[in-house]
Amino acid sequence: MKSRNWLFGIVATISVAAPLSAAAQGELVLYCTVQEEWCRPMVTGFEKATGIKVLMTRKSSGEFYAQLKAEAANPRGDVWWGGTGDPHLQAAEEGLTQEYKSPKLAELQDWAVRQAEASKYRTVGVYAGALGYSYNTEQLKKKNLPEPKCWSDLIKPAFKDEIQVANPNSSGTSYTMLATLVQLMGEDKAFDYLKALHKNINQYTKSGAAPARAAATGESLVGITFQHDAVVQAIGGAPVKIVSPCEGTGYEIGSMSIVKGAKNMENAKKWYDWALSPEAQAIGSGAKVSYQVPSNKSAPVPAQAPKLGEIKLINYDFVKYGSSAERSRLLTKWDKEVSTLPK
Ligand code: S7P
Repeated sequence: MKSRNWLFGIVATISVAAPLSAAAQGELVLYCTVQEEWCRPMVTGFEKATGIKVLMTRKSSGEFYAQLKAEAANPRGDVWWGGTGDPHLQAAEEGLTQEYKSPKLAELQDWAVRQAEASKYRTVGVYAGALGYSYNTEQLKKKNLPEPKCWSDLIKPAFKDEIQVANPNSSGTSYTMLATLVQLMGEDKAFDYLKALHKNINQYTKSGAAPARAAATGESLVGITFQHDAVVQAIGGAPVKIVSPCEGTGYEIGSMSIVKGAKNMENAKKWYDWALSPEAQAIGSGAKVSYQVPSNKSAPVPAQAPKLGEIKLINYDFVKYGSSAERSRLLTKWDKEVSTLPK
């Protein structure tokens, strides 16, 4: 008996004293949808905290939704972290993601918990941010154009080829714009608007945040993105002004889901709980790469984050616009009626 206790003592001492080696803790395959500059410090933070080795890939929201669907029979990813909530909700409805009730749920803002409830706990909110656009103030002056303030300004002929936005099929940001306009204007008027906007678009990018960078460098006069993506550019010194459209605007609940059938399920849950902690949610703003509003009530809200309470936000219907039928229908309609139009 004595010798067994002695043995347990040794084992306990080794496991406490030994560093958390990746080999011992295993791996996690992370699908990351925020900007690469934020994905990287998150990976480092988690590896340091747990000793689990993270294999990370970055893609846009619509791309990872499609990948989860394609890989459903043989899942390769463990956790899908970040990206707009609509495709996470669609993945949940289609059974591509795993139910999980994190002990951290009690620490979250109501909007983050509602996202979990709406998906039967197959996704959860990790941050929130409002849609808008930014323009290059130097270019605007040079081109002698009036300051845009509303959605309606962006379809004026003066802005021909001056606007960049992502393709809503690949980008959650751009799908948020599509769903926002439908909710603001009604579907017929929103599609008339999108057809008029098409004439002024210089490029549909794959990634949602790319137009903010294009507006910052002057490659495009205007970039439609989440406002926090334009804040990153403004803080970096770019001559951009951020606009909350006068008619009102939509917002995202950036989300996180565990992949159904994840090979590293226990590690996926560890990431999930960790990513909902105040420490993990402070990493992006600490590294000056993210200015969303975090979902953990105790996480610091970055001072530069657009103030959601001061923005005219629509009552975005996440359940409807994150449903499989509605998201697929609107994207097919945009493909048929907008993207194929001549300029
Ligand atoms: O940069 C952060 C962010 O805007 O990126 C996510 C976005 O969905 C990823 O880009 P796509 O539009 O290309 O899918 C947002 O959730 C997040 O706030």
